[in-house]
Amino acid sequence: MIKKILIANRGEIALRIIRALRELGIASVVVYSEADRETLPVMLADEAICIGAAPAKESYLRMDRILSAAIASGADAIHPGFGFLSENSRFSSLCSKCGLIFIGPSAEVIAKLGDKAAARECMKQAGVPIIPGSDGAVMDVREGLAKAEAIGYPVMIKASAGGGGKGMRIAYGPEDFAANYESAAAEAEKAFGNGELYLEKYLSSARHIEVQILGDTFGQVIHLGERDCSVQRRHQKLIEEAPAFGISEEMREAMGSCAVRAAKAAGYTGAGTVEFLLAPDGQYYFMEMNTRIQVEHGITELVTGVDLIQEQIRIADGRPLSKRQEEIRIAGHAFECRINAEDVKNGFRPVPGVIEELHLPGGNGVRIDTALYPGCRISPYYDSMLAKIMTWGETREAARMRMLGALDELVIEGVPTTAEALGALMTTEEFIRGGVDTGYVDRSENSL
Ligand code: MV4
Repeated sequence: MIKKILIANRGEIALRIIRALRELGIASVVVYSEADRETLPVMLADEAICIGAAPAKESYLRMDRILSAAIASGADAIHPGFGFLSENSRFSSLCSKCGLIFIGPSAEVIAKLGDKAAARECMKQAGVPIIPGSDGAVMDVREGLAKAEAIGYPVMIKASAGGGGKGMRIAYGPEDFAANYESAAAEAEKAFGNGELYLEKYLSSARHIEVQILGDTFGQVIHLGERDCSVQRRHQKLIEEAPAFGISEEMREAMGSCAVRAAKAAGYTGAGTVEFLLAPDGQYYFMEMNTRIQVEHGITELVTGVDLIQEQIRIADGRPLSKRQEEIRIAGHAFECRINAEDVKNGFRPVPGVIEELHLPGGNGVRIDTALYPGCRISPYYDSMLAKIMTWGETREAARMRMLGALDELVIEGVPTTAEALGALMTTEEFIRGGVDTGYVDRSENSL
């Protein structure tokens, strides 16, 4: 039985995990960098261990130090949160070798789904619809050009080791294929040490819909409905909602069981997310599967009542899922706004600083996940996300109005934030109507 868990993360997600552990009666250990000495996770965890200097490469990405801290503190398991080592198959495997439980899928499953070209093949075999494209990776520009011709332009050039938009280019015709191919390969090589690429038909005006799944070690897999994450800027999500507007119960069931089929095909255990592109014609296609808990998991919790972090721990502890598919109900509607320390007028440039004034909204149907406190320092070393504001309402409109109220009430001084821009994005006619596609932010940007 798991009695103590080491949290290999920082900020609001570390705090989120500490709270789940407290409810489960499991002891918490956090690791932290020198820049994070004076943060809430360090103060609120049962134990805290400094693992190095501020740069992530010297702390949150140091597998050796994190594993040593876990062994020294007597932890049974490691929760990686998101980002950092959360989708690193080598880290999952090293945990096992050290006799520690990695809270996430096995190293083999992470590796298989991390190779996006291989994941596509796996899904194709399982009968999950994939976007027409190259079968597997392409070897060079020549082969790519031939494949692109067969697929039909525009084509999307994607990195096998990518995901989340890195190493991704669109080629509109044979004349701009080679240049895009080379720059995608160079970007992928630099970011992942692997320049391998594959091709897909480019689907424009699509929506980004993702399905939350949970799989236990007894082979049971359930889905918890979908989230619409179409409101993104340069592949950074700004606003998410659950459920997706305009998706019928039949469609939800079809996408949900498709996600379950995808997870079963991969031998998935733990919490995971299957990303789909939903085309304007109503067709949906598998894009990739994320093998971690996601930033936006809270809105699924708001509409299902399931604690996804607690489920992750249950699964890692070898226990069955706490609910069967028939017991999952989607109730009401939820939004999430990611509040970042960024200068919107300056291309959303991250701005570090000190929080001089702070008022967090609250009230019925408002959830805030944050590690902010008055006087805390926002370091330039990590992600610029300060807080996630989530609101729940019986209807989409009630949840939207609640969010506008919460954004209005929010006071953060000391750094610029994205709060006002998010409010503007949620107030347009197009957004109020619902079902915006992934081009929405670009179309709106000059009015932010
Ligand atoms: C696509 C696509 C359209 N066609 N692939 C973005 C992140 C990664 N998960 C895959 N992504 C996309 N893949 C094909 N074949 C559209 C996206 C996409 C997107 C593209 C441009 C601008 C914003 C976007 C937001 C979400 C998804």
